[in-house]
Amino acid sequence: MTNRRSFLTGAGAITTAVAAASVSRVAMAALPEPVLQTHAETMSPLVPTTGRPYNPVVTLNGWTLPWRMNNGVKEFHLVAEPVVREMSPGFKAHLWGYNGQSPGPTIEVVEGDRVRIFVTNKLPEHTSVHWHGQRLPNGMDGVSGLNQPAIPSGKTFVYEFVARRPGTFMYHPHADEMTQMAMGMMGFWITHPKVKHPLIDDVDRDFVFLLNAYDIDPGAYTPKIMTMLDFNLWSWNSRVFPGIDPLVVRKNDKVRIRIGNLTMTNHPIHLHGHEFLVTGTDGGPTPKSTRMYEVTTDVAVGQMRQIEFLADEEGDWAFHCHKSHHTMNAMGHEVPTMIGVDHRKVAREITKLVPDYMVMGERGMADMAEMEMPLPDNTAPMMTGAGPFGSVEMGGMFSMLKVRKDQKPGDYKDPGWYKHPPGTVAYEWTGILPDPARFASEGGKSMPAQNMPAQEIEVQVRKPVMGNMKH
Ligand SMILES: [Cu+2]
Repeated sequence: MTNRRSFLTGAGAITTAVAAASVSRVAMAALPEPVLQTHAETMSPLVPTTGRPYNPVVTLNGWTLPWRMNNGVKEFHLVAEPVVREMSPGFKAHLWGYNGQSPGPTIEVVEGDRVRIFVTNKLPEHTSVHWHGQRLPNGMDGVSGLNQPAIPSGKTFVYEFVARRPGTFMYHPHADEMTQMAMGMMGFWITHPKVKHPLIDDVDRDFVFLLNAYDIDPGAYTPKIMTMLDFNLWSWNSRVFPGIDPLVVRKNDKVRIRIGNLTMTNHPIHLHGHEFLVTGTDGGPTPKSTRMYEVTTDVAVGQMRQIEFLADEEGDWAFHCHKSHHTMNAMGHEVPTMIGVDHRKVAREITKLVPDYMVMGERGMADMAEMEMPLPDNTAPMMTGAGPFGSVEMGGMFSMLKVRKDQKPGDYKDPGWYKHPPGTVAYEWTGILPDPARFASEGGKSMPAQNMPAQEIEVQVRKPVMGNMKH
């Protein structure tokens, strides 16, 4: 885990021009050069050198799209195209995205900027881009058929509008969107305030990521696009833990995290060790009277949430979706619960026929994290984040807020595991344990159930059905 998350690469270092194979050279000559990025490392903030100044964001396992100024207009070039995204170390998904990645690059502008975005379609089908949450002319809203003709394969369309209000937004297709969003077409958009805004505070660190989900069979490379609810890869910016970078901050930094949800269910996002305020939604900054301290905020489908807090507690703090299935990836969901079932006899019978048969989950699922069961090629690891005290037993929508007093301002490098001061880690009690006091009211006997059957009924436990296991 440490090897691939310790590196932050400068914005310009590994960018190359996209070969414009299917678009005419003459047409491309007038366009801003498309910038491509294929590495999944979190890139350093892109400090603006042209246009209005602003305090840039950091996209978790992502990057910000450079632009060019053309007579006062900020010009970007998005290329919709098939991409390969490494979702966690060694697990690659064949997705659709923008400029080499899924999600596409974050677009950062300043309130009042006139923005011109060239969108080149290198997908095998038509597309469009909807600028989720923006105030703009109706014909720039990107719903194909309603606001514009769809962008055919091989063609480039131009969107142009003024970024009218500051806030946290997204972009995604509104053309065959069921397919295109299931394949990873999405990105983040930040409009920074032009002048000091009474509801927008200055912060030291400003992180962004999208919640997204895929259904990729173990051993497969391409998402199943018909899935509506039963996804098996719950990801942040198309990365699954342990492939999600930590959010690294300096002690006493004021931190903002912006989260957008383009999955088909809600995600209660939970931060350990700190209380935060929800300071913004897709509608812009929240009125101060609506803000309350929370440790979990639900990000519903199609919503953005912007949270802020003072990082004043040192340590490695878990930060995750609180739907426990969303922190356990690549699971088949039809597996019966086997806790407490003694498999020994049935396992002996089955191994006569299937020598590799393995019993799963009879003591809970924690065993899964450490087992060395061979997985099909190209399968996301399940619950295999290794922490300083053993397996973290989580995957999927999970990362850490790492707060360090000696982290340099603006330094996002992973500082490694937190070194706990002596006497501040939970430890085994080895003294004498008194017998627990029991009360007459324990065990449900204080209110006997009525109409109980005269003889006891034995609960039938279902036997495992191996054909349903999906990992
Ligand atoms: Cu979730």
